[in-house]
Amino acid sequence: MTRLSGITPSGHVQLGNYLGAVRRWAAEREPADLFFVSDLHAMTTSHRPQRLRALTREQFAVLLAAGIDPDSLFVQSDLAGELGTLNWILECTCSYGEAARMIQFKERGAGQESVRLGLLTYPVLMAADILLQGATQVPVGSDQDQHVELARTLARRFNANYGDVFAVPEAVVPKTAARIRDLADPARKMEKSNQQSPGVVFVLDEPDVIRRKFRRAVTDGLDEVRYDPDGRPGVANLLEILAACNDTSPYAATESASTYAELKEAVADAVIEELRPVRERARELLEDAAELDRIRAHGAKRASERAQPRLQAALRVTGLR
Ligand code: AQP
Repeated sequence: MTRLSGITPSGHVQLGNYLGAVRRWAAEREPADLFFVSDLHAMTTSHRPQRLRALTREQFAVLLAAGIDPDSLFVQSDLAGELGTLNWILECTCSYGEAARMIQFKERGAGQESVRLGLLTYPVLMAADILLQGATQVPVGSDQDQHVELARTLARRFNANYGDVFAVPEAVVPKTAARIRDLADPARKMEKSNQQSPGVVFVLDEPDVIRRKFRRAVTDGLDEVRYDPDGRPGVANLLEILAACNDTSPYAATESASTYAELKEAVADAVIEELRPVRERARELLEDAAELDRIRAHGAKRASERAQPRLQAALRVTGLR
């Protein structure tokens, strides 16, 4: 069993990415699990090259700092050659209708004056990510189910048309983790690309910045610390974050404070302590460019070694070698 999980450098890693995904990846990983920073996927909408390069580096450092094994971590574009080749082969295995049917393409493309072709074809690149590494399980949220289904379809079709080259992957539901909401707008989820919001806590934020963001968190006028996700989402979000940091339940977390002011301080303390070692280690790595480059090159080499046999087989059976 090989599970493949990725994070897209569309912004700085935020608390939701960390508590909902990265921390679990590190804690629950099996030896064959693979992780990658999907910088190619960050190009489907307008992007700035310098920023993309810096964010990719930063996310890579944060994943390492969080405890992901360097052997199992790579940057997607470090395999651009292999992926680009397989992407083309898979585009020639996929119909236009199948790509255009993707709900995420319709949603993200809606209302845009000019839609990048990559937004249409990125699920095929995602299939290439999965198939090239031989991943058999892809832990994804419901918004990505359809993309993994496409990867399954393409693997099966390719194998039936040309010969058995690819493992057929399946989507698996990640173990439930708290869905962290934006502190300034608890109606929406915390998102790394929403960097204008004062309610997005970033993993590399300094402690005083984190505390300020929690002090300003939107709650309600009741000042009664009770867990009611539907009726009082702001307070519930704070309790869920506190519970995630302390490995307890949001109901148990209500014991930590009797006023909202106390609750905000308690959550800020817990988050600052939770993120401290990750921030410190990530900063060290980011300051040591040579070491970070070395680890990245190592991960790329391992990923390429895993990819080559499948890629060569795909080239051979399709008549390209
Ligand atoms: N708010 C969240 N709470 C819990 N988990 C979250 N994840 C994202 N936001 C939250 C999980 O983080 C992992 C990596 O995310 P991604 O880079 O694949 O893209 P995303 O889910 O679209 O993350 P963002 O932060 O919301 O990015 P943008 O702003 O670019 O859309 C995933 O496992 C995701 O579930």
